[in-house]
Amino acid sequence: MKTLKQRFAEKMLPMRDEVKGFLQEHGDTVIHEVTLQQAFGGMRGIKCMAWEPSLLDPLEGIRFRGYTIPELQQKLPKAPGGNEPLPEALFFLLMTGDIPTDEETAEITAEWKKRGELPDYVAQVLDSLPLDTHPMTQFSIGILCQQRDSVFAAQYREGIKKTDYWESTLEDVMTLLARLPAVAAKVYNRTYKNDRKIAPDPKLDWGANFAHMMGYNKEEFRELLRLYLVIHADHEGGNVSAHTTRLVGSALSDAYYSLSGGMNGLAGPLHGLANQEVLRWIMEVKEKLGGTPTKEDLVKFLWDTLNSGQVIPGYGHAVLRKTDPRYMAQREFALKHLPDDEIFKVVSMIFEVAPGILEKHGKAKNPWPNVDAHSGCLLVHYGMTEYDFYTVLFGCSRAMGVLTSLVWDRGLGAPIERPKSFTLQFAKENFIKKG
Ligand code: NMX
Ligand code: MLT
Repeated sequence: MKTLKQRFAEKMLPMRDEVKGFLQEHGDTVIHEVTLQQAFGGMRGIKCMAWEPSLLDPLEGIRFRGYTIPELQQKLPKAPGGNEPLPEALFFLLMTGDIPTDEETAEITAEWKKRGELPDYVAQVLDSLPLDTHPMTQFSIGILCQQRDSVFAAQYREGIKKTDYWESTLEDVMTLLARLPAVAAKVYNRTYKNDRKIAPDPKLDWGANFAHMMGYNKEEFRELLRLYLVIHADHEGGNVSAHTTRLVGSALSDAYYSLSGGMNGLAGPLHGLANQEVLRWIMEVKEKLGGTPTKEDLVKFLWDTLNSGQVIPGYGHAVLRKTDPRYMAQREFALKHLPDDEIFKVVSMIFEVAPGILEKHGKAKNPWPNVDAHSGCLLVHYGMTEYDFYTVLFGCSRAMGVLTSLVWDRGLGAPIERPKSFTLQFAKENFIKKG
């Protein structure tokens, strides 16, 4: 059997030549005109970035290497007796574009097990942080402090060829991904569980072992975490965590610097932190309205939120214009495993009323729920009530997509990113037709 590295090289090396030839022939082709509104308005919709692992359609949602989430649930290898895809298998797919065999998936599981131990110095760095440090801050520091282990940075100092950068980057990426569950579990256990130590279980796959190290051993929770780690992994290249990871990496900062940067972006409430905000908001609904709200109460609460100038967390999207299929995958999971859960009922009621209210409110271009509107309710059901931690789980998953892209960028020889900026005065003088 060929290794992941060999399979990756087989795909990437011909593509390196293909991209070169493609740009020699078509490099001057205009693919987008940019308006001032876009330049001042978050660069929304400008097609200006190539990204291989996934592609987002506004109406259909995400496809990972061409596969929808239900297709992944059907085609990717699973744990024995399980129904949800293994995240390791998704990583292989993102890297190579091919659905892995059970054997190829097992190779990644084994490799990550081998590399997955938390170094003592990382535990010490985390232990030096005040306990009220946000879990995302701890997570990002836990990643960044491992930069001293970067093989890419060490080899770069020694002077390797540009065409070989991807090999040491892949080394870093494998080590970093392998260790992420241990970093996240350390953050969880020290912040909420009196710093209990749970040794990894070598019999378990990546996701199940992650659940185990956080103290969750029900098979249903393992399945949830596997699904969670798959669906959050990538959302094409323009989202904040992906774009930041790429931008930092484009300066030839190594995988540790790049991912830590991406995670700092994921920690924003308009991006990944929305998953904790959704739960905080639902708990506020339950507290203020006492238990399960009526539809009328909920409608009033939604309007109160909007009228006070806040956003409805978990709703809206910069690209999507329909319900996020990642929301639907989680809803299907809830319908199967926890149909009578009280918070799931509130989440479902919000799904019934919020889109209509947001449409009447008239601001959000997309009134439908995104991935973050659902995840917290599933986690709470299995006892993970510490919602400030939720974005760390998102980060462990997102790392697979953005680090895949980093290895591809190194393979294809991507240059440093450097768009041109301008001032308002410059725009007035240069872009506006006179007379
Ligand atoms: N509730 C209230 N207002 C909203 C919402 C919402 N859920 N979504 C958008 N708007 C407002 C937005 O604030 C903006 O108002 P203003 O003109 O006063 O600045 C207006 O509608 C137009 O925004 P859009 O163009 O529809 O959205 P944009 O592309 O700028 O932002 C989000 C996308 C996702 C940041 C935005 O929809 C939002 O803030 N949603 C709530 C937070 C959230 O769920 N984030 C998670 C996204 C997924 N993720 O994991 O990253
Ligand atoms: C994501 O998963 O990154 C979010 O849905 C945000 C986005 O795609 O812009």
